[in-house]
Amino acid sequence: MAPAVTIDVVEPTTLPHKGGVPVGNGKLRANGGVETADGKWKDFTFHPIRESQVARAMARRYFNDLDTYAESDIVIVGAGSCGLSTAYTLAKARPDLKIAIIEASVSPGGGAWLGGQLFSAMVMRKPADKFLSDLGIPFEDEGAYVVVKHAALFTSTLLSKVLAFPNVKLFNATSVEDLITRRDESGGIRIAGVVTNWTLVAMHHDDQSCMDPSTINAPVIISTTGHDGPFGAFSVKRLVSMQALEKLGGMRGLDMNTAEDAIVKGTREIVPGLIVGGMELSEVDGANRMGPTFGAMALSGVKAAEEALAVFELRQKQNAI
Ligand code: AHZ
Repeated sequence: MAPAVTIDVVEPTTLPHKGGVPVGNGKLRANGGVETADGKWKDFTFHPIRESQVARAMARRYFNDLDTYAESDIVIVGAGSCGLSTAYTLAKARPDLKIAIIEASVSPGGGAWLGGQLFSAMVMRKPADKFLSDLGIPFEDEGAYVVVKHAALFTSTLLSKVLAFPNVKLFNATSVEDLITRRDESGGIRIAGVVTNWTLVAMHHDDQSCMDPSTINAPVIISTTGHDGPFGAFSVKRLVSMQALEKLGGMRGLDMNTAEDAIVKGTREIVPGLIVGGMELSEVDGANRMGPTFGAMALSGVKAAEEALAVFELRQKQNAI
């Protein structure tokens, strides 16, 4: 097996400068061996590899993850600002729990790569600044609200921290196509997992013959699939079609003050085993939209994590995992 690669980089300030720009001689070494700077680029070479090593390195880990997370403790559906905030809060609080995130898109982050109207800055109303401080994300303090200079700084920082937790697995390019249900003693429905498929497969159910899905069991599912759209509000729409929820309230027009409080306060277990947060909740409760202010997404994530832990502990006590 190839040795683990360690790269030592000498801070640019210690490098010789030519006209203010650091030049060569940077002692950038891989495995303490090949010197890559100091004008030796023509002799540079990577360690050798056979293509099958790359294929196996990916496949072994992915299939091991599918095996490990087929029984998860918590599944988060959707890796937008709410889902990622949920994952960060949960994984930090409970490193002992197996947390799977299912994201339909190839690129996680949902609508949080830009502010409103494709502008860069991201606005969060206080007290969501505390979440930013916890993540170490810099912001300008404008009094009642704070501004992160680029939404992508928030999303990339949050995403990198979530992915670094050893107890979190992100399955992106994977859609939740259905929910696993169980009848509980009262005759009602409990959500006991998710039904998954590659998104590219899920998009072709109309023009290919049956391509059955796979599954993940978990006692707690947190759905944060955003407001209605081609993929949005997935779980709550499915609850209606399976008659576990009578009807949706339908997201209302934009009112930042009303909307953000309502989403955070309303984040809860909608049917046993299924917690809904973020803008998906606006479709259940008929809450207003808030547009380009993201504090409610972060704090709905924090509340969803708290709710999820309470439900998980209850299920453990009931031995209904
Ligand atoms: O790809 C979706 C996105 O990344 C993903 N998703 C949706 N359906 C899915 C499914 N399986 C797996 N069936 C699915 N993944 O869920 C993510 C939702 O992210 P989002 O950013 O759309 O939602 P959010 O609730 O985290 O943040 C909403 C942001 C908005 S919208 C809005 C407004 O219009 O007022 N305001 C804010 C702050």
